[in-house]
Amino acid sequence: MSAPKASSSSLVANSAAKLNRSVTLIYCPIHLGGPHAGVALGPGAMKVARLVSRIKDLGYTVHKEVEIAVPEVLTWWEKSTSAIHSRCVPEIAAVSQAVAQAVEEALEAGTVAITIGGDHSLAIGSIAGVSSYYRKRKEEFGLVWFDAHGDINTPATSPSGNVHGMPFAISLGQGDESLVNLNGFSPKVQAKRCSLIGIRDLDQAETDLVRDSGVLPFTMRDVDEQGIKKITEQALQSIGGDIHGLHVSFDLDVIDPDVAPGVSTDSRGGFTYRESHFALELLADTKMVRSIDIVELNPTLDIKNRTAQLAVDLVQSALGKNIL
Ligand SMILES: [Mn+2]
Repeated sequence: MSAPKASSSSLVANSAAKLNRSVTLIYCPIHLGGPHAGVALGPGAMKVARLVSRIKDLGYTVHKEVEIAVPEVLTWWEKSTSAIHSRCVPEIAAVSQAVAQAVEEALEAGTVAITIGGDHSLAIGSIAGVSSYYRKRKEEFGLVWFDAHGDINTPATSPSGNVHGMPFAISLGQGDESLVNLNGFSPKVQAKRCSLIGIRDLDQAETDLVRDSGVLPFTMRDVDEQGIKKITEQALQSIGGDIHGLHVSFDLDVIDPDVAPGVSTDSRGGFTYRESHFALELLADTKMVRSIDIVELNPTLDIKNRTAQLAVDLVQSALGKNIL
C-alpha cells in the first residue's frame, strides 16, 4: 500500500479498527482435497488450543461460530484412478458453497471471517465469499497466499488429481467448471491483486503456471535474500493501495516442519517461527485484513498439539497482536 498522508491514514486506521473488533469463526473440517483424512481434526485441535479465548484476550468479540458440514466420503481411495483428474468435485463444490455463504455473511456483519480447516480446498469457498462481497460493492480486494506449494495446478496438470493442489488456480478462473463458477462468476480474483509467498516445492508444470499466472511470487530464496519485511512490502505495493480489504490464505506448511510438524504435506526449508509471525504482523499493520484461512493442520501428525497452538498464535498476530 502506498503511504497516504498522515491525517487520512490515521482516519482509515481508526475506522478499520472499529470495523474489525469482531470475528466470525468458520470451522471447515474438509479432507476431500487430498488423501490426508487427519486434516478433518484441525478445527478441534485449535479449539483445544483455546482459539476462542485467545481471540477474546485481544479484545475482540466472537460474533458467531459456524460449523460447516462436510460429507463423509468413505470411498475416497476408490476415486484415486488416474482417469479422474479432480477427485470429489461434487462434494467439494457443496462444501465450497456453504463456506462462501458463511464468509460473505461474516463480512456483511462487519466481522473478520476466519475459516479454520481442513485442507486448502476450503479456499475455493472462502475466496468466492470474499469476492462476492466486494463484487456487490464494486470494490477491490487483495489476496496474500502463504504456501510451500503453488496450489495452482489444474485437472490437466495435476499429477494426483487432489483438489487441495488446485484452489489458487480455481480462484483465478482455471479448473473444474463447477468450482470455478461458484456463485455464478469467474475469476474470483485478478492475478495482479495476488501474491504467493514461501514457495519451495512446485510440481513440474507448476513452475510455468506460477510464472505465467500474473501472480507475484516469492520463493523461500527470496525470503532468504530479502527478508519478510521487504517482500511483504513489495507484495502489498504490487496488490495496490486502492483495495478495500485483504484476504490472507495461510497454509501452515509454509512454516518449517521443525516448527510446525502437524501438517499434511511438509517441506523442509520453510518459514522460521518469527518469520511466520512477522509476515502476519506486517499484514495486520495495514488494518486491511478482513478474512483469513488457516489450513492443512493435521493433528494426527502433530507433536503435543504444538502446531495447533502455533496456528492459534498466528491468528492472534493476523488480528493485530503486538509484542508491546
Ligand atoms: Mn496449500
